Amino acid sequence: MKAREVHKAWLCLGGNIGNVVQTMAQALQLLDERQDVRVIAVSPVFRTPPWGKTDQDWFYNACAEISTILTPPELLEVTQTIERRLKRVRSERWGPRTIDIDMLAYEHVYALEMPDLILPHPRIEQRAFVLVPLETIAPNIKIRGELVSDLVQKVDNSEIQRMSYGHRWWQDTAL
Ligand code: PH2
Ligand code: MG
Ligand code: MG
Repeated sequence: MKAREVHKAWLCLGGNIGNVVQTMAQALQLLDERQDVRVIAVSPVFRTPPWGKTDQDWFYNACAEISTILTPPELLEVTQTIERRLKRVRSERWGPRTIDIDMLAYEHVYALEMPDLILPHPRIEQRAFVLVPLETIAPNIKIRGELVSDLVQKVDNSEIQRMSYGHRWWQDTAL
């Protein structure tokens, strides 16, 4: 049998209900505890205005780079299991949530369309709340041919606030 290969992948985490920073930290710890996923880099936490559905609380968002031997659908299953474990209740599209973990991109996967997974994530280019944190850990990856560091210039990030948690915030148990 062919050995599984290690790939990098990029995730965006976010939420606007409860202690979101702590919930995002728990999600990243649960990922990193697995044998088949390693968390390589995590962005600072950002406070971001709600996008898409604007009559709800501001979000906290962060992005992470991981390395994994899981395939994209397997990784999706893992992130959804973690969302459920952290009491995510799915209600309205783009509505309030305790935790959302979105797969943004997966190394060498330039265009994947499955019923429940599109890679790269189809709305990255429109979302400052994704691009601002992503640029801090992966300015040089390309999304549909364009560098993250260029894409971030094209969105309005004027309202986004960087929080001052230390760079190991996700491993801090006292959030
Ligand atoms: N997630 C959404 C919809 N809108 N807005 C912000 N600022 N941050 C999010 O994570 C977010 C959103 C759907 O997943
Ligand atoms: Mg989302
Ligand atoms: Mg999601």
